[in-house]
Amino acid sequence: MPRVLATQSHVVHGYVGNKAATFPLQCKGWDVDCLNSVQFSNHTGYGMDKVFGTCTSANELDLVFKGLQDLNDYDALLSGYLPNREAVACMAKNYQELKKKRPQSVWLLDPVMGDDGKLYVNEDVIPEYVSLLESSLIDVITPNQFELEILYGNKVRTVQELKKALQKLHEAVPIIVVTSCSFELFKDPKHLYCVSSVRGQPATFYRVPVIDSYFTGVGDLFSALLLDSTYISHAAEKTPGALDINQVLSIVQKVLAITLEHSPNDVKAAMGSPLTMKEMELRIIESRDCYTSPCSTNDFIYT
Ligand code: PXL
Repeated sequence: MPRVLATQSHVVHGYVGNKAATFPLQCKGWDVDCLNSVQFSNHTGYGMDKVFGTCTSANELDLVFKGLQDLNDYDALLSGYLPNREAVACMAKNYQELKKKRPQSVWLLDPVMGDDGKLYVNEDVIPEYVSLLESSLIDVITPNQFELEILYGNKVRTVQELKKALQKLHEAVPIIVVTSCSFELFKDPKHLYCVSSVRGQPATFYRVPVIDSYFTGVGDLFSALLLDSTYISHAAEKTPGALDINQVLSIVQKVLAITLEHSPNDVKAAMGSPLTMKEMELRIIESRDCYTSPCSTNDFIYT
């Protein structure tokens, strides 16, 4: 059974971070070791005055990592939401050590910083992520367009500029999946556009119908499933192809459809509204069949 170390959020109620990643990965046959970067009552979309709990200090993270360094038999490393610079630096230091000891492990980093022009972590995480990328030890990153622009250091206004940004980041990272592009790029509000790029190969674009509500944890679910797909490809000495990523997107889309089916009629989640946020928590458990049986795939590949 492959084993992954996943360092990201824990929420007691609901499904983001490790709560969104663990069960799908377990269904796919992974042993999931969770290191929780925060323990919150619920995710922050409920409203900042409705979130209670604590961030794990860098000291506490480091102590746990100390124990894990000796146990190290990880086939994969995953990281997501880390609340501040110290936590990112601690994950960076420890994951680099783990990866150097087991270079065959697959490292997927989701540089969680913000979306749509807004940062939702401290600004000082930026230089930590930038210097971590330069280590060239990371196999896959999954930024959204805003995060890609931060890592690239420039705005991306056209598909041409997007390709340039990918090329630049490929100097350090072999696989990049931009999980969502801004609406200005494709001027098509009915679809969400995603881009995958493997160093030395042309980028592939995906066009996914927008489900008009506000879901949280979708990126965390996506990264977990992409990690599984990358690991399987890696074992066959390949990188994930367009069909593999299309399959991951199909599963995520199915989970969103199941989530919507379970919500009361006409509820559309809104940021800062706890009741609607609660209705739109991802139905990770109800979607269990999607992870194990091959999900009927939609063709999202956009040419
Ligand atoms: O990646 C989503 C996420 C993770 N962790 C926490 C969050 C969110 C989104 O709101 O609040 C704590």
